[in-house]
Amino acid sequence: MPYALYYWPSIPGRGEYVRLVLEQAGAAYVDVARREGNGAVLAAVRGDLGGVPALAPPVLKDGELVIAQTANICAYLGIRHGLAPADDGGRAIALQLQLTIADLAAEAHDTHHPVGTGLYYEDQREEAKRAADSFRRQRIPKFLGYFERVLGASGGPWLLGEALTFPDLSLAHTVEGLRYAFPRAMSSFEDDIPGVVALAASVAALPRIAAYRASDRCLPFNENGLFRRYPELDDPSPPLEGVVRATLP
Ligand SMILES: N[C@@H](CCC(=O)N[C@@H](CS)C(=O)NCC(=O)O)C(=O)O
Repeated sequence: MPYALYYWPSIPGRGEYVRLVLEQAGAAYVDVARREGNGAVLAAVRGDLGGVPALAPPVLKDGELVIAQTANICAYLGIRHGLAPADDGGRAIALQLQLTIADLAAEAHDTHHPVGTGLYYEDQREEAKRAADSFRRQRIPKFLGYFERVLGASGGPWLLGEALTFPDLSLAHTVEGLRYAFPRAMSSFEDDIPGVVALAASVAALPRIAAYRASDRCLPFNENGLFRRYPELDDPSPPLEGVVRATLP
């Protein structure tokens, strides 16, 4: 039976982290709301699928099992499809990396919604500028510098060494999202994180990921999603000194 993914049908959003694991696994899945619309997502969150209710999408249904929380879904799929370490310790570390990516994604979201998720961007523009300034100058370098150190510790080319695991797919997607949302800030910073940049390129070159991205299953970034391009929130200024020094190997 194919997996059923419930996620908003018009944005990559957090659903994309799940889609990338499904695609790289070659797993059969139905992106339910792409066929049935937002109502399918609302029904999933309302608890109509059974099981333990989810607070928010993405939601994955695997037979009778219904699970939510992006990092949890990615770990579940990664373990089932050979995209996770074989041992418990390695799996805990893969989840650690995935949760760190989730933190970064949440902070990226909060640059355009620093006051309230339920408010329009237009109602929090001034606060968004301040939030984005700090995110670009301090948090992107801190997070991506951290992943550069992880790659240094593992020896690469993947976060956990020689085998591709689910957080690699998610880190690559996050780099793409940050490039979309903050192209000027990212281009001024990428020379400092060659391992992360190479990892993103390696994920893009995976045949299944390349085929997925060329397909109509893959949605482009847009201004309703997690990573949004608002030029006023981007800036060419370099990362703060010291922050980079403190986080790079
Ligand atoms: N921590 C959750 C966050 C889920 C989340 O914020 N989902 C968004 C879409 S990306 C949503 O629709 N949230 C509705 C809400 O929080 O009310 C995860 O990683 O899955």
